[in-house]
This record gives sequence, structure tokens and C-alpha cells, in this order.
Amino acid sequence: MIRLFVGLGLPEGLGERLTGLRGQIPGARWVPRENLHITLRFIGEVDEEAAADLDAALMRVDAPPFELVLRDVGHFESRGRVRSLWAGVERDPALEHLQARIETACQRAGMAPEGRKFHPHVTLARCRDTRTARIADFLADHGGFGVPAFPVDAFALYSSALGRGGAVYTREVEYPLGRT
Ligand code: 3AM
Repeated sequence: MIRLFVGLGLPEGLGERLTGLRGQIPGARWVPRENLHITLRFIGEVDEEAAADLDAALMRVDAPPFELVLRDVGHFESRGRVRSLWAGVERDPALEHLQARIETACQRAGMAPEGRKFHPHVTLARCRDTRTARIADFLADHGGFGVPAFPVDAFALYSSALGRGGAVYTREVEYPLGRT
């Protein structure tokens, strides 16, 4: 079995901008620079056959290359606790189009539909038992965060191995955009 997700990598220089947002927040585990990404579709654990079906379906997804802008920071929370801190991705029709095509491909490959609304982001930290009040400074300090537009000319299928030192993501297959 292999744990997979579909996502976008980030250009080299962006990693530094994003790790520069780190601060002292109790309970926050900051994502290593090499793991920073935008998830387009979480797949979960699948066997080899399902992974091959998924790869075949993703290979047929094409869309024009586009540019993305990261803007602002935010957080996800549940039951009164912060779950993650992220950098936002500015709303973009080309990104939404690509994500919808990928969702269709996943369903064609036999995956159950993703029930959650697509909210593109770059997770910066995962939090454990962190109260919302603890991130007030982080949100205030980085409210104006933004980076210039960067090109997206491929998406990728990643595997995620959960090791003792945290998750190791491997870019298994890259699917270039703008092939046709
Ligand atoms: O892009 P982020 O880091 O927010 O949280 C996991 C990560 O998203 C998410 O998939 C991405 C790559 O691991 N993820 C992990 N388990 C999940 C699940 N059961 C999940 N998303 C949905 N359902």
C-alpha cells in the first residue's frame, strides 16, 4: 500500500519566504521546507493497482499552464483548537479548473468523491493543543504576506511515508501542463 496525494510543488526561492514566517507558537510543528506544497487532492492509502489506475487517469489531465499568487496567512481550527497554520493561495480560475479536472480523473479511477470544498493553501505548521489566542500575533504580523506570481507548469503525484522524523514526501510522477 502507498499513501498518495496530488499536489503542486513550489519554486525554490519561495521556500525561504515561507519558512521566514515561522515563529514561537506553542504546539506548532513547522513543516520542513522540502515538504511545502499545495495539495490538490488527498488520495490516502491505495494498492499498486489503484495507484496505476490513478496514474493513467491523471496522465489524461491537461490544462494550460498558469500563474499563482500566495497571499495572506490563516489557520484551520476545530473544537476550539488550531489544527494548522497556512499561507493562502489567491483565488484563481485556472487553478480551480485544474483541480476540478483532477477530481474527475480521481473519480474515474474509482476514488470516492472528495466531500470537502477545495481551499488551496500551503500548510506551514500543524498544531497540537494550540488555542486560537496563541496565534493572534502570527496572524497580525503576517496579515500582509504576499509573494509575486510564480509559474505552475506541472502538477504531481506524491507519496507520503510517515517516518519517525515526520512525513517524507516523494514526487513520484510529474504531469506537465500545456501538452496539447
Ligand atoms: O496540504 P495540507 O498539508 O493541508 O493534511 C494533509 C496534507 O494537506 C492532507 O493531505 C495532504 C498531504 O498529506 N490529508 C492527510 N490526511 C487526510 C485525510 N484523511 C488529508 N486530507 C483529507 N483527508
